[in-house]
Amino acid sequence: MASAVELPPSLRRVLQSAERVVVLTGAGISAESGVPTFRDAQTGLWSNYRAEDLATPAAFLARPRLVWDWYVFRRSLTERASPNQGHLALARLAELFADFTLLTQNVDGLHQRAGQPEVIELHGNLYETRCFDEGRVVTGVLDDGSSPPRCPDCGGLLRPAVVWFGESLPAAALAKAERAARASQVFFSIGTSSLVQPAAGLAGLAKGQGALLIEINPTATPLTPHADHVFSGPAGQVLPQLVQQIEAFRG
Ligand code: BJW
Repeated sequence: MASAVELPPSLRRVLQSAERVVVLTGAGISAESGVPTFRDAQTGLWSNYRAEDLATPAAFLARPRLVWDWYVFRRSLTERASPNQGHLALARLAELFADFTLLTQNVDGLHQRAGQPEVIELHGNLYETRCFDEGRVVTGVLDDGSSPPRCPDCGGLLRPAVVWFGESLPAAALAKAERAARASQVFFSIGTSSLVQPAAGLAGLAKGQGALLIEINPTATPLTPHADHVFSGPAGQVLPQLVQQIEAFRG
């Protein structure tokens, strides 16, 4: 069990009157559900596989079966996982603020399964499939036995509807994220290495417009020196304690 977490008085004062709160999550929020992160040494997905071999359009075109099967494996990990105390605490936090926005880089669907009312997915979703050639989202043909399956309309390759390196983020989701970050009074960055753009830049947008910046992560990141408050611990242990204290004056 991590040591007891206390809301600092200055943060408590801001949270007492804040209306617009934004949370950005990364792979670390799902680590305690048993879903591996990307860049953590030993356990991160990239410590066993090279990103450029798997998470780019070029990699998919070169080795579609390998990439497709990797995502089948990834889905099998998240299907077995359950939302943890961190996901559940964030769903509760959403109820405490008039204007709450949850942005996630994760593709695992665990926030939704924790009951989060609205989730803005910046890097897509493991459970959707798109036609590689035409971009159209295709439903109902996820694992038809072929690897990868073919688009029922044009016969082209289907791919997971996630965002690979070099690809644009979904325009509507990114626009909403940037708007919410700019308008936020408090911005939480939770369980992300803050290395991958443009998601990593959202905290800076928020802070540039005067938001208080809070980071929750057991390890320092490039964002850490810019954060107003850092809770250095696992999200599944820090968040329930923080949310319980916020609930005491906002619930
Ligand atoms: C815990 C914990 C616990 C552990 N509790 N915490 C500007 C400058 C330089 C480069 C670029 C730039 N703009 C764009 C780029 C290129 C590129 C990029 O950012 N590269 C950098 C790596 C240098 N970005 C892109 O290509 C993006 N597209 C784009 O910008 O389009 C426009 C454009 C195109 C071309 C050129 C220029 C512009 C797309 C990025 C797509 C990222 N895709 C992936 C894969 C998704 C599909 C899949 O899941 O397979 O998204 S990569 C991977 O990284 C995944 C994640 O969402 C993303 C972020 O990772 P995250 O979540 O931060 O995980 P980790 O593992 O890095 O960190 C986990 C953290 O948790 C750690 O800090 C731990 O300490 C912590 N932790 N346990 C709390 N219990």
